[in-house]
Amino acid sequence: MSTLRLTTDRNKTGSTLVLTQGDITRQTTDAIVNAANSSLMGGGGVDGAIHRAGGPVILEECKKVRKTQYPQGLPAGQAVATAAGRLPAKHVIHTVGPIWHGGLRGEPEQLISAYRECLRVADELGLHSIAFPAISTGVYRYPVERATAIAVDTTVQQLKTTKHVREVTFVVFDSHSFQVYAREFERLSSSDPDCGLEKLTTQ
Ligand code: AR6
Repeated sequence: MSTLRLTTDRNKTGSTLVLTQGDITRQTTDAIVNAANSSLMGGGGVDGAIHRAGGPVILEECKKVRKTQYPQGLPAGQAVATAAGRLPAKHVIHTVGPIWHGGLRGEPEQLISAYRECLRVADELGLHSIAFPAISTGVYRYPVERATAIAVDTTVQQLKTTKHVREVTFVVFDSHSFQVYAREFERLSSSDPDCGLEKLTTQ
């Protein structure tokens, strides 16, 4: 398995995108993103894995967030940070992606907003690095190719504005998603002379 590292804006801000395959709960980035649902009370997929690995502190903080900030639930496209409990990351940034209904019900805008808001919250916390799962592409059924283009393009755009966030890791679970993200990385590196693409490790 390989890890790809794409350096963008080499001569300016010098941000890095990383693509890796595996379990996001093992990431040692400053924050990991949870693909949650509006209730913030846990679920399956990434959400279930994060609550299981991080322990009860995460759910306790989610309950506080519901009480104080979002009594109706966290809307799709928004993001909020909690502690990370036993996870190696220091923070969990919970976001809610859109449920796919064919693409004409604001799904792309909500997915763009989810990535932007996570990066904004991380930057507000002064974090350097963050890891994203492929938001909405599991239970919420967003087509992987379309979601990946949004994930990568939105991140590259947002990294031009962040003061602290400099490294974004995309953690995919399956090899098909890896190939789709890898194609996006290759597309960026071949269309932008300021980008550099490296293959880091092969196991
Ligand atoms: N690490 C990295 N990626 C993972 C992991 C993991 N441990 N587990 C699954 N994936 P999903 P969604 C991949 O369903 O589509 C939950 O029940 C998975 O293969 O976790 O945004 C919430 O509570 C897929 O590619 O999130 C919500 O109700 C991607 O992560 C709902 O699911 C996202 O899959 C949110 O659905």
